[in-house]
Parts: sequence; C-alpha cells; structure tokens
Amino acid sequence: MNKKGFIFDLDGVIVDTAKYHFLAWQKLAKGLDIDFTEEENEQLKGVSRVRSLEKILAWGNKTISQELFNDLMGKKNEEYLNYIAEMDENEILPDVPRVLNTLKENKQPISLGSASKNARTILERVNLMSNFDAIVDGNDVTKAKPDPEVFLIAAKELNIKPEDCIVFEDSVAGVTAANTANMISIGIGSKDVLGHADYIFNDFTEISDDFIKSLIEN
Ligand code: B16
Ligand code: MG
Repeated sequence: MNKKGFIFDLDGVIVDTAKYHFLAWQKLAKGLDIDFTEEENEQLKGVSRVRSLEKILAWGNKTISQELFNDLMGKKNEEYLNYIAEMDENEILPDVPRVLNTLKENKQPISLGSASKNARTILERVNLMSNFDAIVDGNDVTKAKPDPEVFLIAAKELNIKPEDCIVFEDSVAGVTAANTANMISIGIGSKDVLGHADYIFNDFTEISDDFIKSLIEN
C-alpha cells in the first residue's frame, strides 16, 4: 500500500484552541489600550507567540521595552494555560477521530505540525497522543509559519518525501507554509480566507473516507 505523510496542524484543526488564544490576546491588548478585530485575529492564527505580540503592538502603534514584552508573553501564556487546563475529549473537533482512524486502518504515518509550544499538553488533555507517529511543535522550530520548517521536519520524522505529504491547516500562514514545502494543502475553514489551499473544507465532516483513500492512492 502507498504511504503518504499526513500532517495535522493543532489549533483550529484538531481542537478549537484558536478561540482561547483570541480571548487571551484580547485581554492583554485591552490592558495596553489596543483593540483588534476578528479579521486581524485571522492573521494571528498559526503565527508564533512572539510574532503575534509584535503584530498586536504594531496594530496599536505601540513600542515597549524588551522586559515588558517578555512579561506580556508570560502573562498571555498563563491566561491561555488556564483555558486549556479545562480541556477534555469533548473539545476534539467533529470527525477528527474518524479521519485519524481511517488513516490508522490504512497504515498511514501521521504527524503533528503545530506552531504551539503547548501542543503536547493539549494532545494529552484531549487524549490523542497515541495517534501520532511524530510530534513537531513550536519547541522544535527556529522559523515560524509561513516558513515551511515545521512541516519539513515532520516529513523527515515520518521518513516521507515532502511532495508525498498532505497538510491539514486552518491558518493563512500554515497553508502558505505547506504550499512552500511542496506539500498538498488542505484548508479547514472558509474559502474567503484559505483560497490558496489545494482543497478547502469547512470541517472534517465534509472529508469522506473515500477522499482520504484517494489522497493515499494518488
Ligand atoms: P503557543 P497551530 C498556533 O498553533 C496558533 O494558531 C497561534 O495562534 C499561536 O500563537 C501559536 O500556535 C503559538 O502558540 O503560544 O501555545 O506557543 O495553529 O500552529 O497549532
Ligand atoms: Mg491552526
């Protein structure tokens, strides 16, 4: 049987932690007198913690000391950790377990490819650790999405060529990273946001087992 590398982003693909990132950043931004829109928040999806704060400060035209910057990063993460501490299996997005099972039944290698430094904690909370042959996250990369580094490391760990990898992504930056890595990109979300993906679905309920099998075979 053909072997492809299936790489899953975490936030917004397996679980909806994007909403917790948004809440945590929004609280912090308010404290700095910065307001940002839902549309601007799209630009923070898949983007590293450092880069996210840089963007928020730029939107508010604020410059701060390195010390305060580090302090704010710590505060944001504390806030975010409070949210994820409450997570359990109920937060896994619909039909993600079915797709993971189909891949397992067809003996396909699976990796996580997330920008988050909290990825392992989240996978443990929702009890999905054992589904992954490799986990590549924000602790393993030096360059954040849209740089393809995270996905290229995942391909290497799975021992599959980049052009034989398929990436599930909800973010603009992540789809760009997958395309740059020469992988097939599957956007999970709206066509208006992820128009540059090879395929786009609103969520995993729209992804049939037959479609997964066609990805394996072609
Ligand atoms: P952390 P993903 C990304 O995860 C999030 O989409 C992004 O909003 C966040 O800033 C980034 O992880 C870093 O997360 O602060 O937990 O290290 O979508 O790549 O799984
Ligand atoms: Mg994401």
